[in-house]
Amino acid sequence: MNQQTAALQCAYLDFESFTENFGRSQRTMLGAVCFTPLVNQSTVTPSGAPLAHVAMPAFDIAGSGNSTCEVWGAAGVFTYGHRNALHYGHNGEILFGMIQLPEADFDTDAVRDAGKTPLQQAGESAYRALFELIDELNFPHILRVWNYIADINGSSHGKERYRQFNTGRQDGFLGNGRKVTGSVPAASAVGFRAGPLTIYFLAGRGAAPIAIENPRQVSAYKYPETYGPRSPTFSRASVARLGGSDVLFLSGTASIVGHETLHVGDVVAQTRETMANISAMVGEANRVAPQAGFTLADLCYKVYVRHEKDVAAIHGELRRTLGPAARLMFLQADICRTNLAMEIEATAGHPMDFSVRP
Ligand code: 3EB
Repeated sequence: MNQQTAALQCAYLDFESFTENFGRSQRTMLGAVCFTPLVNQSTVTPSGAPLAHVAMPAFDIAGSGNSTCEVWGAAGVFTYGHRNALHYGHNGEILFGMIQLPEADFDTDAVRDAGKTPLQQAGESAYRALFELIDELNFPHILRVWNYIADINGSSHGKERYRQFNTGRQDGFLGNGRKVTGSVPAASAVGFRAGPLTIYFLAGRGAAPIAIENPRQVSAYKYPETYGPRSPTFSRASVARLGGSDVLFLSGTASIVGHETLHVGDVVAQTRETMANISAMVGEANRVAPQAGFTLADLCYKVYVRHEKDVAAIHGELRRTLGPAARLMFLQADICRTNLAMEIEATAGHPMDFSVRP
């Protein structure tokens, strides 16, 4: 990431390379997220760039250790700051933001009296903060959001935690006068063991991204109520025009057809179905942005795997489909439905420095 010439770029680095490259005070990135079993509370780098630590270990396939840092960069001069807990970096064109909210901060009488749970309120507050920041700094278009939720499959206060999050997130959108169907941001929502609700995002100032749905799946914002009283607010993918290139952000994608989970208990079949979904969305992306010509081989894949024992089989299936040059990164995570063993998100259309190579 030495050459900051692209409108947006990403790198995956092991923890040591990250510290070596970014442990100094130069302003060389938009922001970063370290997936690591190491406990670390810092929210900025020495230069002031936003930095989130997520207690989600990487699977050590390449011998690169179990910490991986995702670094977002761009051309230009960076401005860093924070608005309460929301830390951001931007270059006037694109903004990276990150907020971490401990649920304990919302375990109050006021939250209880409002009939809300702490996680629900944390979600609502995080999205309100996000919208207030992008309104204030004038980055109106959310390109992509990542949501990391502790114990996502568990229940607290008598409610499934992913459902609590969905209610809070939707209220955050509605509270800012935003739509909760149609053109909503691409996103992922996955779980880790314990830690603050962690949300990071990219937002732009230029043209609005194009939201993409998957013809093989019911839109998540139209999921039937059996999946929860409030639908998840995300689109299946987005294509953003950034500095003359089309950038594709694929949301977390799993073995879901229609709205139902397929291949329960068969992780290789889940991987195949997930790739069929990704392939369909790449087709849709090329339909709305024909000049982009995205291919499965162009994508950089971030693979969330529930059980370590499944990593080799998933890796094998992806290598079989995508070839040995595939850019794959594996994280240990809980998927939002207990019957899903894996989920994949991906990006394309921007430079990617994949130092972590399985
Ligand atoms: C799914 O398709 C699987 O709640 O933001 C994928 C991507 C999933 C994003 C979210 C959830 C989310 O429903 C789960």
